[in-house]
Amino acid sequence: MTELAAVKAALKTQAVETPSWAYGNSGTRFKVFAQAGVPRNPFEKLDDAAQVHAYTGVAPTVALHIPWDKVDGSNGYAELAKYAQDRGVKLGTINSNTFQDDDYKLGSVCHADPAVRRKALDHLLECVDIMDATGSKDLKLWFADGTNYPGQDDIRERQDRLAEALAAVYERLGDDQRMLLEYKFFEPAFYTTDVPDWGTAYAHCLKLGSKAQVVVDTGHHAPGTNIEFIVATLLREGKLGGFDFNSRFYADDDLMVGAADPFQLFRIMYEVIRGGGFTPDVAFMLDQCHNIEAKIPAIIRSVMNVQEATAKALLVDREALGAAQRGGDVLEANAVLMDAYNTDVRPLLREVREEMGLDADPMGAYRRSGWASKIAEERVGGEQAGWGA
Ligand code: AOS
Ligand code: ZN
Ligand code: ZN
Repeated sequence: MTELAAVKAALKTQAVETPSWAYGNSGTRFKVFAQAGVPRNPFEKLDDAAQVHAYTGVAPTVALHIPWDKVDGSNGYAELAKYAQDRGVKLGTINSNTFQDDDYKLGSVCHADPAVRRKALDHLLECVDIMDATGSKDLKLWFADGTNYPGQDDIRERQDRLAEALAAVYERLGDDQRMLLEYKFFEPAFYTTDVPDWGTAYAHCLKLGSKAQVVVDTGHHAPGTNIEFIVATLLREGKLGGFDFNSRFYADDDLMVGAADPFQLFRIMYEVIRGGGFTPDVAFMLDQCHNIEAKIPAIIRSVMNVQEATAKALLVDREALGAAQRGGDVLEANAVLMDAYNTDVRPLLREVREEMGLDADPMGAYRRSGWASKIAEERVGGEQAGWGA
């Protein structure tokens, strides 16, 4: 295989998971701007996700969020999985929610009250039951737990409570299931957060075992954080479970991945490839909210942005880079990396799509499909995704 053929082959195997909540209405705490045609239920979210996959060819799974995507009936999730399959997609990661209940004001699994902790744990265990029904491999855990004021609660005890809950969930996982622990440095808590950084997530996952992995949400770091270093470290330790991709300018902005800093995305993808992380064991998920832009095309654009960063990272001349690094040639090493970054990979990706039997231009193809006006006409009364509600 020529080198270019190998790059193309790799790009065809890429899988970017899209989040069900990105298809629904969302907003900031100031206002949710409703859009015409947004899905009214999880089934319609899958219809939209199927559009993204149909035009990109690399978005085969959809992350669900419980309870936002809760379905009724003993067979409900099996039916949802079948519905997805009939539309050419599959159900992916299950995201838990222990942050939208009055009981969780002072925390969920880290709460001082054992009854609240029990309620949160029961929800997490229910999520694993749902994974059994949907065939999902991963449970993604993000905890809004933390404190706002010094002295508000005991930092160490909260870690003990967290460890206890994580251990109970870990015990419940099946052999092929994993838990992905997400960290975020602040928000909604402002003084302490119980899983604030990769080190805390890593320490818990290490203690739990191989089915516990860390997930890196690109928007969850302080400005200036070298995310690719974290990625390299977690991969080295065999603890990188996946990504929540999005862009940030200020905090957890949840804007389109690759919009704020495509160079950072390239650097992250380079470390993924360099570290052997371009495998199904590292989940590439989007975690975004499209508050002011049209949702489906924004998700298509996001998937394309991930593809472009991946293509550039795959094009890095690793031999030349290694030689320059070993020779201490600082400028040449940097030039090799920048050459790949500065390559216009759009023609290559157009070829990849044509070889996959797709339209070379996913955005145009979606626009021409008429789907946007069809759903605007048919779907009346969309539901909120949950954010900013
Ligand atoms: C919250 O800030 C996190 O990014 C979560 O990953 C996610 O947005 C939420 O859990 C939606 O399911
Ligand atoms: Zn996230
Ligand atoms: Zn987030």
